[in-house]
Formats: sequence, structure tokens, C-alpha cells
Amino acid sequence: SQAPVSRFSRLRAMLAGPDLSFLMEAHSGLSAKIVEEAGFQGIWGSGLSMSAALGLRDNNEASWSQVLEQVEYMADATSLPILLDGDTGHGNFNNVRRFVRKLCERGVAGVCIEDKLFPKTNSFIGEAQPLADMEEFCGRIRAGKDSQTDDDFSIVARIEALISGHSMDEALRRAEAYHQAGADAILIHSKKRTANEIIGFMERWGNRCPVVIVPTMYYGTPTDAFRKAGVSTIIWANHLVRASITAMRTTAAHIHADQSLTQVEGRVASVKDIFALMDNDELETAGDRYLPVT
Ligand code: SPV
Ligand code: MG
Repeated sequence: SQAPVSRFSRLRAMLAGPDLSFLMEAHSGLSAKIVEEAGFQGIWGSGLSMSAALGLRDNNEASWSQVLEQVEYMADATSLPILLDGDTGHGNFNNVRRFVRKLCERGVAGVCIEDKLFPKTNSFIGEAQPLADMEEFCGRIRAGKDSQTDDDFSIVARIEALISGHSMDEALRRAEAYHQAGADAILIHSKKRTANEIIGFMERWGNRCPVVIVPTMYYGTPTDAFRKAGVSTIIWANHLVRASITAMRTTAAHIHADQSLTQVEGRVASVKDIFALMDNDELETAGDRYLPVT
């Protein structure tokens, strides 16, 4: 029998392996379970979605320790590796060090940090958001790598140059610097409606290190185009929180209008389904083992 492969190594293998991998967004223990049930091999702990689930904006309104607590529920709820959206790292190199140590402790397989300033703003809001100084950001990456307590913990360095209106040359210059600083992968982000920017980046970047993308805005591009371009990992970044907003709205509206449950019963998950997802059977059998026989 094979030794169990740690979540750290599994995320690293997804990033570094030759096949295109997929990370599906989750924002809670429940949504993390749904991701696993669907068959995904890994989770994206989205900052936008985790914030929204708390009723907060994607502006570092949740403190880093609150994010840590939330991702811990996700890690406990599943066996999947989690790549956590670490935003800017919640400060400078020193904040990244402590954050990375704590993530390793909680079994979170990797963190993605972006080259912007604290407090961050979601990439799809406004134009020309200021970028971090490249060298300073490299220090954040190096500090994170020096602080990980599991050899296979991954740091993904996210490049916001294209989003912020800088040139492809600037994006490539930063990618090279972050790669040299020890990032296990880079994430090149784009908010264009087509994938031209991403494909162009891939052509020039070659195969120097794994590349992660987030096709939220250029969703119309066939996935095979990214596979052919040599992308390592695709993040489906926010679709479970968005799906839940739609489902909750419809359900709440029906119940409010009808003052009755008849419209919704049968269209929502059953209470039994909740018990199954939370593995209530396990509690039953544990009770048989540990409770006194009456
Ligand atoms: C997130 O899911 O929080 C992300 C991806 O960082 S994006 O919203 O595209 O910036
Ligand atoms: Mg984010």
C-alpha cells in the first residue's frame, strides 16, 4: 500500500505536473465539501468569496486571523489541498512570515500573494491600482519560502501588472523576478474579455515555471486553448458563492411571496442531505463505541 500523500505534496504536484489542473472556489466548510463531492482535486480559498460569505468587502475587512479561522473550517471539512488567496500577504515580509507558518500549521497547502498594497482592492474594481515595488514584493516571497514548515508548501506569486494597465514587458519582468525569488508558481491575471493577453504571456514566458490563471472575465475561451498554451492550473474563482446567491435569492423570494414552503420544497436540498454531507452516520457509530450501553 502507498503512503498517504500529504495535501502539501498534492497541491505541489498539481502546480508542477504536466497536466492541466483545476482549483474550484470554496468559502466555507460546506462549500469545500461540495467541491470535493464534485470530484475536484483542489480548492481555491477565494478572498472575494470568503469575504462575501462573511458579509464583507474584498478589501481586507476580514483580518488575517479571521481568514485563517475560516480556512481552517475548510481544511477540516475536506481532504483536499487548499490554495488560499492570501491577498497581499496582509502587510510586509514580516506579516507574510507569520501567515505562512500559521497556514502550514493548519494544513493549508499553499498561499497566493499578489503584488499590490495593503489594504487590497478586488482586481475588477477601478483602474490603475498601485502595484507593490517589485523588489519589496520579492522579499515577501523569500520571507514566505523561508518560513514554511513543510517542504512542499507552495507560494504562488500573482502578477497584477496587466490588470493595472502596465505593459506585457513589465508583467514578464515581474514574473521573472518572482520566479527567481522562489515562487513555486506565478499567477498571471487579466481582466480582458478575451484570452489574448494570457496566451501572449504564455508564448513569451515559455515553460520557466508553472503558470496559474483565473478566467473569470475571459470565460468564453475553450479550456483546451489554455491546455495547449501550457497553463498549469485554472482557478474557477467565485462560482459557488455566486451560485449560492442566486439560489438563496430565489428561495427567499418564493417563501416571502407565498408565505408557504410548497414552492420550494423539493427544489432545495433536503434536511437529510445536510446530515449526509456532515457525515452524521459517523457520529452514530462513534456513539456506539463511546457511550455507555443503556
Ligand atoms: C479571488 O477569488 O478572491 C481572487 C480572484 O483573488 S479575483 O477576484 O479575480 O481577483
Ligand atoms: Mg482575491
